Amino acid sequence: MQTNLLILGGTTEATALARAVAEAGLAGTVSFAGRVERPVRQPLPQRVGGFGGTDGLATYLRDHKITHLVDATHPFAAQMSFNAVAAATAAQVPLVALTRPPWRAQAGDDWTHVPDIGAAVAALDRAPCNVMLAVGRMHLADFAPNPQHRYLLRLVDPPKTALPLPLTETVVDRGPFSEAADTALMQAHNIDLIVSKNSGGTGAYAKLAAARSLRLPVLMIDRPAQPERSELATPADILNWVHHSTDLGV
Ligand code: 3Y8
Ligand code: NAP
Repeated sequence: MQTNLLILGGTTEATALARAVAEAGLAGTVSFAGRVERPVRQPLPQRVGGFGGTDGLATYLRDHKITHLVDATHPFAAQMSFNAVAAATAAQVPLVALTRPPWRAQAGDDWTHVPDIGAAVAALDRAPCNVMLAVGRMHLADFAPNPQHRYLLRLVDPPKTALPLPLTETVVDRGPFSEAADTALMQAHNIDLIVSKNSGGTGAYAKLAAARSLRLPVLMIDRPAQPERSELATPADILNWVHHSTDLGV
């Protein structure tokens, strides 16, 4: 059957993979959830919106004659990844994940690891300070129990609804970010503490390098559990996987 990839996207690596797939002359589609107004332009056709759970994705795989499913979603998009494994099994479509390793603290870093967003919120139960909350928009309400802090928020789109925190400054910007700009941003807002997801990759790392240079502590939120699946590290590995499984007539 004609190779036809579905790439679950939304990361720097997914965009790089889409470019490699297009350059290899393979057919594919990049999928976004529709979280932001203007997803970055992709070098392949793209679709936006949920599939309607595992069954919806399995139906999509069959209806669109998808031959290979690549989960290149963000490490915190765990629900999508669980659905992808279940749907690929149901539709008997080979699946692989394109993943990036978590960041590791290096000399000069002052990181406190917490297991999830709830634990980060609990760790903010402390005297008022200036917090850079660089975790996006979707979980801002979780931080409402600590209104005493001044929060610097970084969002992809301007907030459409009232923010769930009383003392906020909002920066509307999307990564990838730079260490120099993030250092200047933290100095301008007298940041005392940074809250970050352990996303890995390059697009969100700048704030950690800036924190190191300014000797600021970081509350590092560890990744949620992911389902069992094969994982590869680069677009080239993915293309080899596609060619290999096509050779085997998988
Ligand atoms: C919609 C699609 C590319 C992809 C770029 C990467 C890097 C820049 C850094 C900070 C951290 C954060 C956030 C972040 C980064 C990349 C990557 C990454 C973090 C886009 C994109 C979509 C999203 C969704 C968005 C979330 C939010 C998270 C902002 C595209 C730009 C905080 C994660 O407003 C919202 O609803 C935003 C929602 C999910 C997390 C959250 O909980 O709010 N990403 N980000 C995807 C979809 O619709 O399917 O436009 O490209 C993609 C990127 N965001 O090709 O260059 O690869 O990680 N994204 C985090 O890592 O902490 C910002 O501010 O320092
Ligand atoms: P999630 O919680 O794991 O998924 C929730 C639901 O959103 C899924 O069940 C699915 O809906 C839909 N969905 C998620 N990713 C999708 C995709 N690529 N294409 C189509 N539908 C998708 O996901 P999330 O954490 O909200 O992340 C959403 C998107 O933002 C993903 O593309 C992810 O790569 C990107 N992103 C997320 C983060 C983050 O911090 N979470 C950071 C950077 C980028 P149905 O059940 O209806 O199919």
